[in-house]
Amino acid sequence: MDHEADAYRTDLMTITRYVLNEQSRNPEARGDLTILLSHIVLGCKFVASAVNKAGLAKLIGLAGETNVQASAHWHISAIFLLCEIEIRSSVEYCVCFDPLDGSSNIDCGVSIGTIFGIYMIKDKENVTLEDVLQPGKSMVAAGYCMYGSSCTLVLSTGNGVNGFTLDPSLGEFILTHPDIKIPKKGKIYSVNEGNAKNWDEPTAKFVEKCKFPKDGSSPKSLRYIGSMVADVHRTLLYGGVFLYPADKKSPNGKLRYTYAYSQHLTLLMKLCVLYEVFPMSFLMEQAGGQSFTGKERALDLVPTKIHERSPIFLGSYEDVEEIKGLYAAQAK
Ligand code: FDP
Repeated sequence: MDHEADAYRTDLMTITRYVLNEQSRNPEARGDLTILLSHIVLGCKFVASAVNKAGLAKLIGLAGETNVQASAHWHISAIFLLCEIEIRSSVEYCVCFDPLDGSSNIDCGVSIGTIFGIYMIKDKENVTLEDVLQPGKSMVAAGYCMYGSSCTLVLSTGNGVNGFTLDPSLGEFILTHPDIKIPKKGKIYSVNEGNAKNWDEPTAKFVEKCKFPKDGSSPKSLRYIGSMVADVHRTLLYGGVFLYPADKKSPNGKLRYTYAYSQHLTLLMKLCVLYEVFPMSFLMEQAGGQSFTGKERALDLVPTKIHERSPIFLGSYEDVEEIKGLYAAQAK
């Protein structure tokens, strides 16, 4: 690679340019989604800059709270809220996000992230909770931003998945991972094995097959960071499967597909502060993979209340197909 020539490239595909291009493909678009996405991008830049400058521990300290995780969530929400204020009067969309996913990893410097999903509001004069209690398949866009050794924003507006890396010298997200496609089958499984004694039979059988395949193939490697954005990012790029299954302790798994809903935020717009399963499932499908709950396609779930959780198996098409087969066999 010619690094010098690269440093002076001017034909860069910034995320703004990409989103504007996408907008121009839809003649009816009025630009609201473009504006909304640019505010989300700005929010991610704020967080990335805070992480780089002060470290999140300091960031949390600013909020002056004792509950580290709650404080971090709230503080990051506030950053996003600041970014959203300008567009509250033309709201056509609602954004549901987990502002700081993987927050138990903050103190040890592991990658953490922001996850977001975007829905259209039915009646912008009368925004209700129903606007976010829609199935995942109704989302118009979803993405995440990972704050790690580099800052990467992965986005889908329903037309494939693209990854952008923040260039700190330009202050811009640049397209570095165009048209991400997850490998059809992967060599990695990702799960918290500490919960194994409480797993159901299909999950236990799948993990057993990963370790001791009977078809002559090599065992899969285990990789588990415990930070969903980082685990899903690796799964998207390298293939394999990420699972947070149901177990006897948590029959609905751990990860949420609806959200903690803050009263304070309703004054401005419907912003939701916890959000994991739907955006990641949307991205997986857009990249050619699958996302399954143990019973159904994850994006078909219809939330009925806030804080709803679901078991989740997402990743390479064939690996998830295998899991679906194990659940189907158990149901017979
Ligand atoms: P965290 O609790 O650190 O915020 O649902 C949140 C989450 O992290 C995910 O990011 C992560 O995949 C999962 O929990 C890890 O849960 P376990 O510690 O139970 O494995």
